[in-house]
Amino acid sequence: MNSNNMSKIQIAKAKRLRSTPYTSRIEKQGLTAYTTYNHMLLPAAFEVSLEVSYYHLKEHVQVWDVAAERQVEISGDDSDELVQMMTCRDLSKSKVGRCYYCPIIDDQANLINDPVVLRINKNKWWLSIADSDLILFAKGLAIGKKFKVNIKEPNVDIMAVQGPKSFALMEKIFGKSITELKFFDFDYFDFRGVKHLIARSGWSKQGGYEIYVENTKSGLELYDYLFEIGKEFNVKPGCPHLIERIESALLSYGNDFDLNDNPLECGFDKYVNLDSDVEFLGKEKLKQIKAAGVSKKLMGIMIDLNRINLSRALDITIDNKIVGELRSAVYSPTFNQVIGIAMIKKPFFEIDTSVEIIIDKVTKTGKLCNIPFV
Ligand code: THG
Repeated sequence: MNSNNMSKIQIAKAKRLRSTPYTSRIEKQGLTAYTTYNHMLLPAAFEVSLEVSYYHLKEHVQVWDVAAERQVEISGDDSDELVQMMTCRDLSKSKVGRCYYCPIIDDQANLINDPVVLRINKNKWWLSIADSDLILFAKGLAIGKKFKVNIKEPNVDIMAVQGPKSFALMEKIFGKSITELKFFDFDYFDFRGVKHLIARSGWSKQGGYEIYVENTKSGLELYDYLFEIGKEFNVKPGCPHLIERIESALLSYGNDFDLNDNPLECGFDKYVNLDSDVEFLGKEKLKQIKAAGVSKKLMGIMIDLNRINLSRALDITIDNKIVGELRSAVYSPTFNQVIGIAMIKKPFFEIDTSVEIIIDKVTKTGKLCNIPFV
């Protein structure tokens, strides 16, 4: 952590703030901070600095405890209809063995969540959720619509293997076939007689895999083996990385967008399918928004500043008039300045627009840009 006064403050664990099967391991491996996600512990920092781990992630390989990316399992005769009802992405041609990044919206087209949706088989889906209680929304719809579905949170604890050397590391354990898995495909791979669902995916743009561990005992053996056999690839424990994810514009629900934003405002246009005949909540509303044009939009921002620690949104102004808000920000060693993600109102959401932000009572200058930054 970069803030000294936080170093002695601890998070009080409890049953409702769930640990993961990997918790005891990461705490022995130099964990220094947690955040919470889906009522679960999500590692946020290790002993090494944010910058050291940034370069490490971009050069080597890391293993992440992302068990907090919980699964909402929807199965049964009407599971197709329910999953499609919740997302503006057309899943009518979806295939078993594929992952789909799907905005989940309500009847007003506001964002409820942005899971990775896995089609497990014809009548079974996993929605690998971001930080909101999607299971309650799904259950409410299923009850109201009298759908024949079963909805639950199965015991699945994801570990991610991320970074350019993830391919060589995983090949050593699972053989050549795992390197042939295409981006956002998944399949089952054997580790010491136990099959694990592994997808080529993950919350970094450095390449890698996510292992959806259902058999905890085997998963923990695999976790330990990744570190044992990974020495030659300089494997380290890690976690979703603030600098890397902002540069790559991997958006974070609750930080960059929430229930007050719609998919078109967040740049999710390629996951919004309004021209097919599939039915989903908020479709008419989205058509109206598209026709009228959005009234605000997520943009990148470069700020003339070399340090920031954001814990709430900050107003962005032009001549003292509020034109938007800064929602995430970090110092980027690559750009040698602070970069961030901001929601900017119409008509100010044009690249190269000069803006101001008051940080610690001092006015700083910045410029709007497109995302991703890299
Ligand atoms: N992996 C899994 N579950 C998750 C996340 C994850 N649940 C919560 C959270 N992350 C959901 N958010 C995202 C955001 C972006 C991506 C995945 C999950 C992502 N996007 C690709 C990109 O931007 O390049 C595009 C994917 C596509 O085009 O289909 O990977 O990380 N299991």
